[in-house]
Amino acid sequence: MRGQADSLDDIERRLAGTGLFVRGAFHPDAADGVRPLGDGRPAGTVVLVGNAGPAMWAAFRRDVPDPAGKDPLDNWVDAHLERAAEGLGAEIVFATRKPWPPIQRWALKAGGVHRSPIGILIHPEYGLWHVYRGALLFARKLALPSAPATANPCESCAKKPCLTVCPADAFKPEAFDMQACVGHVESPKGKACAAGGCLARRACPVGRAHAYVRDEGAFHMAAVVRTVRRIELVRRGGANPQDT
Ligand code: B12
Ligand code: SF4
Ligand code: SF4
Repeated sequence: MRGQADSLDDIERRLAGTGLFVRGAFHPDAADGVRPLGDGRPAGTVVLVGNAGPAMWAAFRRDVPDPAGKDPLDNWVDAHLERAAEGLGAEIVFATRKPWPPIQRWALKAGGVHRSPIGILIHPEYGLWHVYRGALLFARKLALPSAPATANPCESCAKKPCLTVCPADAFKPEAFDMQACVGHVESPKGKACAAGGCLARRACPVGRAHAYVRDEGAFHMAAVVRTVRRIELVRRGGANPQDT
């Protein structure tokens, strides 16, 4: 049954127990590129939902002890988001479904996070250990707390180890070299990345207490490799871009 959210607390209650939580919210304007609602009205409020640290992984593994098949985590997350949206009277934009929404730009607008030199947004508490799963679009303007004003931890990080530990030198000044990254991860020398996740992410001193557990790191790394290989296939004209 469709319900209605009156506040961010209502949304948090819907997500309780999943490890997913409200990652920020804003009232969009035309420049944000938020799609209109199904009935043509503009969205009045965008609420970002995501996860940080290993809590969502623990909830997923409780529900799905032996993940198998295509995209089991995405399927589990999407089902929770769909149920939440239905109960809250919202529509969803999924972070990793095409067309890819500019979810990082939306997160920067919502506040409390900053662009790190390796492209991933950094959070003062969670470091690089947080992501966005989707955005709930509401027709109404929900009352929102003012955006958190936080300092960018990268500005006071003198050594910037995230930029120097990658064995494949994948963080080029112009862009992330995904072929160099997955080429290394799939090679015999790439076992550390493949088994525990990106070394650059692990090298960051901020938010280490929230680092993903090893099997979660390996799971996401395998997903990155699959995604990059699919992107390459699409570029060569051999796969449906929706699959990436
Ligand atoms: C395609 C994709 C990938 C591809 C290619 C990425 C690439 N070429 O950079 C692959 C599979 C390689 C990949 C890998 C990873 N990804 Co990725 N990826 C995406 C996805 C689905 C689309 C990106 C995109 O093109 N968006 C469309 C445009 C319109 O978005 P945009 O916000 O305007 O800007 C993008 C670029 O312009 C760029 N950018 C803009 N300004 C700047 C400035 C600087 C300095 C840099 C370096 C980049 C940069 O960053 C944005 C994302 O690439 C996004 C989700 C999303 N919807 O954005 C996740 C996303 C960016 N990825 C994410 C993550 C966590 C990762 C990994 C760490 C995963 C892992 N398991 O280890 C790695 C790390 C790669 C890295 N260092 O960037 C998270 C980042 C969360 C955060 N805290 O910021 C996102 C947001 C997904 C999520 N669920 O939250 N990813
Ligand atoms: S290692 Fe330093 S510069 Fe790199 S993301 Fe972490 S805080 Fe920012
Ligand atoms: S996964 Fe490994 S090869 Fe890829 S960017 Fe991270 S450290 Fe570099």
